[in-house]
Amino acid sequence: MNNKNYFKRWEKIINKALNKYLPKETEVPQVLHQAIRYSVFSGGKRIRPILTLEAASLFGDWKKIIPSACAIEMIHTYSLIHDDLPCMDNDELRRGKPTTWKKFGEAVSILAGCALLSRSFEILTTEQTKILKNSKDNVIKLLQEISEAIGSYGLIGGQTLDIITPFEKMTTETLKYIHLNKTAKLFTISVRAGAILFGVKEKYLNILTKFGIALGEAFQIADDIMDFEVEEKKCNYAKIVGLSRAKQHLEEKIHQAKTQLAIFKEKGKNLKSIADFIGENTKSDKRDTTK
Ligand code: GRG
Repeated sequence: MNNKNYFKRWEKIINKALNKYLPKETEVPQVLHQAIRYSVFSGGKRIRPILTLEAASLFGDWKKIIPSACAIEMIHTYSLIHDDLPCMDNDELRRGKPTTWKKFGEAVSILAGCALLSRSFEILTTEQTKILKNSKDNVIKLLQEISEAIGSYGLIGGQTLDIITPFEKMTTETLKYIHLNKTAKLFTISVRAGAILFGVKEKYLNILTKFGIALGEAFQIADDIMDFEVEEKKCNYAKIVGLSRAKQHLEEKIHQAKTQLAIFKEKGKNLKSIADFIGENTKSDKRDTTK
């Protein structure tokens, strides 16, 4: 796979759809819409919507799943905006640019994150049902799974333990919980979304779940390895289990993820390449898509 062209192609498709589904900067309240667009179009890799569309293409026409892919990217962006806030990670830079709160202030950033979350559900219920008119039950199933994956049993649960656990109390078990909930559950619903909407058999949904969890955990381990290499002091997986074991676990997770795809034979090759890509190079601002 030529990474640069591959990611660029998907980026174009996803950005065009996001542009259509997000309010214009000129619409009232302008500052809120500017903050939303600033955050959504600031150079994210679009890994989650790409996974959604690639996994959907195993079962049907990926074009029909674009609203859900965009909704998932909106949720991801909301989580990053809030994660960067002074009361959370207190980050001033993301993807090499000022974070949303640095540029628009804390209040507008909180509101932009909340608005993106609401918009994601609006897109799922309006735009996705317009395309899949006879699949309302499947859309409801997807809404239920997304809600669970990003709530207190998922993204927010993982973020809570990440924020409140002091360095000296952090254990491998707690970190695994954080990785599963903060990162892997959104990955998992990203790869399951198309299959849910197309109403495929439970057997395939289970395979996608195993793939999504292993890939999401690998993604977070790789992210932690990169963080560790940049700043050794920060508590993360590599710090807790040691760098070489973290690298070994990363390799194992990528292998585990790719093994799940065997059943899809040749059709699974792009998902396999994405898994390899995550295993080799992860961090957004350092990610090299020129290979
Ligand atoms: C509700 C107040 C409130 C806060 C929620 C849920 C949450 C805060 C934060 C989410 C936790 C989080 C940021 C998880 C990190 C997962 C991760 C490694 C993100 C980076 O993903 P990439 O590299 O990002 O795909 P790009 O930049 O490519 O979009």
